[in-house]
Amino acid sequence: RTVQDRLSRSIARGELEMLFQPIVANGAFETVGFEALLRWNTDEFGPISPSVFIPIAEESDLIHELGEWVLTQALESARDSPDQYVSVNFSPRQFRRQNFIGHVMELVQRAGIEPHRLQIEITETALFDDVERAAETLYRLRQMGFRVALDDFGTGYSNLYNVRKFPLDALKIDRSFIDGMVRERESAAIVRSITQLGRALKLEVIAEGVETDGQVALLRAAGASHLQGFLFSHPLRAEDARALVEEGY
Ligand code: G
Ligand code: G
Ligand code: MN
Ligand code: NA
Repeated sequence: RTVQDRLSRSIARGELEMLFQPIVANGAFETVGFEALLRWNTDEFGPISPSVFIPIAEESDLIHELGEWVLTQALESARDSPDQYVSVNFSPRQFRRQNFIGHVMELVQRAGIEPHRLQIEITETALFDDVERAAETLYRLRQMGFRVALDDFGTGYSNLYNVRKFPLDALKIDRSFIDGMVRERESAAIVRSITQLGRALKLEVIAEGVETDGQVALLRAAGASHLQGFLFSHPLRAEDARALVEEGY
């Protein structure tokens, strides 16, 4: 059987799981949201990373089925964490789908979640091919009250054009820069310039992949508004993530 076949059965077989990773304010480490991260646990091959199976799902409309499952689970978990938003990754094919907003809105209304409690994470690739249409979609999403974050920021093309052209709430600095920032002046300089850009444009700046206190110190000096990474928590089951927030870090 092909991976696609197996993946299309994964929902019915109960092999998919959503994990949640806290996003904390830089300073008091208060938890403002959770990123929802998909996991596929197979009997035959063990866990398979979304960086492997999402691109396969994206080759067909299978991504829409998975995406609907992801969003439903994420919104359900948001119901139990009224003080946090849930941040969901959407692939370019989902974002460019006809009536993308209608699909999102239907699930959000069904879940009874207020739009400001959903953050939509997209990468710059999703914005490319029809810039006017992408800008219109983001404008309408934000008008409806959804949060929008640009994921993996710094790794795509024409970043500066994107932040000028597209209405956004947050930039997520790709974790490759956070990983390098203590060792390399180049990564540290890039992190500082992204945070400055974010501040000037009144955007939140979320540093991803934060693993050490040394990175936190540099990110505090740089002025990143939010932090996310293994230092605070690995991605956890919803109830474990909630318990951790109660406990503190
Ligand atoms: O959690 P992990 O680091 O293994 O994720 C690997 C990649 O898969 C990341 O780029 C992440 O954005 C992506 N990913 C994780 N969960 C989802 C999801 O629910 N939908 C989409 N489209 N991508 C996801
Ligand atoms: O592309 P995106 O930013 O959505 O990817 C998120 C991925 O990063 C998730 O798969 C998550 O498991 C992973 N991740 C989260 N925090 C850390 C961290 O501190 N270190 C590393 N190496 N990966 C992380
Ligand atoms: Mn993400
Ligand atoms: Na990222």
